[in-house]
Amino acid sequence: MAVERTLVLVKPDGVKRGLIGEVISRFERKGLKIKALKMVWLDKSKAEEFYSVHKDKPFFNSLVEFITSGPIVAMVLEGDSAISVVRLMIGATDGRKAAPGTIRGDFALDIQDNVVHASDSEESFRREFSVLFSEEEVVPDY
Ligand code: 3AN
Repeated sequence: MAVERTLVLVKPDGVKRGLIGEVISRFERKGLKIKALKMVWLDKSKAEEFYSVHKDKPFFNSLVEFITSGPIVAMVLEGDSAISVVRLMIGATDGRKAAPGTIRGDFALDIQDNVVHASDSEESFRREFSVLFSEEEVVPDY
């Protein structure tokens, strides 16, 4: 068993549509443990830092505008193989192609406005965590 941590966001579209509870509930029911949780409204510089791996992509400016368009809910989830399990649960990037039963498959119809974000690797998790959280915000084991 490899216990991992991953970072999940409910993006502004998900927050505005009232899907915070739905998203968190799915992860809770799966058995993942919430280790940190908060609502934040990213400013432009934090958003650019968060999405820095995409800075050369044609959709970068639009993505930064979208992620700063309203509050988001950020959380750290922990569990066995959490990174790959959560990626499976959120589905493909394009909501039109995401499998039914996944979060994007059930709630998204767009490639940008796709309700959730989740780390795609341990390295991504470390980088994303450092943009959004400090170690003191992570609760001890429970
Ligand atoms: P994922 O979130 O599935 O890991 P990435 O990392 O390729 O997808 O892209 C990060 C975010 O950028 C996506 N969640 C989505 O909001 C946005 N995005 C990705 N591809 C496109 C695209 N072709 N056009 C517009 N936005 C995109």
